[in-house]
Amino acid sequence: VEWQDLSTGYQDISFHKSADGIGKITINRPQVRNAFRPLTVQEMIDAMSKARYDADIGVIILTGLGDEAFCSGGDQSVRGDYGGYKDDQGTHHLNVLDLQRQIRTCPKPVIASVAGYAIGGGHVLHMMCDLTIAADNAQFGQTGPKVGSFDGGWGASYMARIVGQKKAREIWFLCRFYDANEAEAMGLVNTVVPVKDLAKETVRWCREVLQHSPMALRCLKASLNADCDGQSGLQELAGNATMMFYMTEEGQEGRNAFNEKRRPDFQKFPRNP
Ligand code: 2NE
Repeated sequence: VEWQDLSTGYQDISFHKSADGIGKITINRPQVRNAFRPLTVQEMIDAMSKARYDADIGVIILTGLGDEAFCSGGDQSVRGDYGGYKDDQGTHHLNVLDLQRQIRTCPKPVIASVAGYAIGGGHVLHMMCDLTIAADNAQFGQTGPKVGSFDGGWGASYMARIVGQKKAREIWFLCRFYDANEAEAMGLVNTVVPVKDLAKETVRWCREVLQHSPMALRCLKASLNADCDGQSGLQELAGNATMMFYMTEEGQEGRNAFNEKRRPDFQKFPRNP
């Protein structure tokens, strides 16, 4: 793949896109197993937004630099005493929760490409992605109860939807790590590939996704989300219905009538059974 480098201005991540419509966000802190600090997350949010609004991009890869880690969660060395992770100004953040929502509601499929550790908040990030391609050296787990943290949002409830209640309680209560094959058996990952093939195989999955209808993919993602996400899930799903209604003559008749200061004529539109 020929990657165009769009990383200018970023310190903690890189952002690339391919000519055929793949966006790729890479956490670039391998010296701390790709742990995230507030700046890392801020940059990921920025790149995710760029990938969403770039009409040439149809699918987004989330990954970590190197083979040792996808992401080891929040950087414990900057965890402060006042409710979050400290930036250079001393402000405390839990901005990874914003990133989770952004991955969840991005209308384009997001694929985690995991080599090495996906731990803690890094494990939740891979779970938030629509698909996960795991290398055979991958290790998955939560450490919250060990390090004085937890993610009781999607990190708990969506995990339980994926692996079931008993396994989710085991993962959180025991804080064990699970290898790629165990993760596949639990349904936590879609496939396991040799670590040397991870990048190539991830691109292969992306290219298969790219062959399909963007509208069908975005509506399916919203539908699958809506099943778990309550009213915010319905809002996302219904937004797609509005989007498609705006594309119809019937929807446009209402707009045209208003702009032309006349009564709308909806009589010509079918009342489907
Ligand atoms: C990831 C893991 C299992 C890797 O182990 P290993 O043996 O391969 O590497 P090592 O030696 O532990 O780590 C290499 C260097 O990376 C740093 C280490 O401190 C070490 O630094 P040096 O000794 O070389 O100076 N490092 C690794 N992970 C880090 C981290 N998260 N923060 C800061 N430095 C880190 C092993 O390293 C590990 O267990 N890491 C910690 C995993 C963890 O507990 N993460 C936080 C969970 S809480 C969370 O993410 C969270 C949340 O629950 C809710 C909201 C937001 C965040």
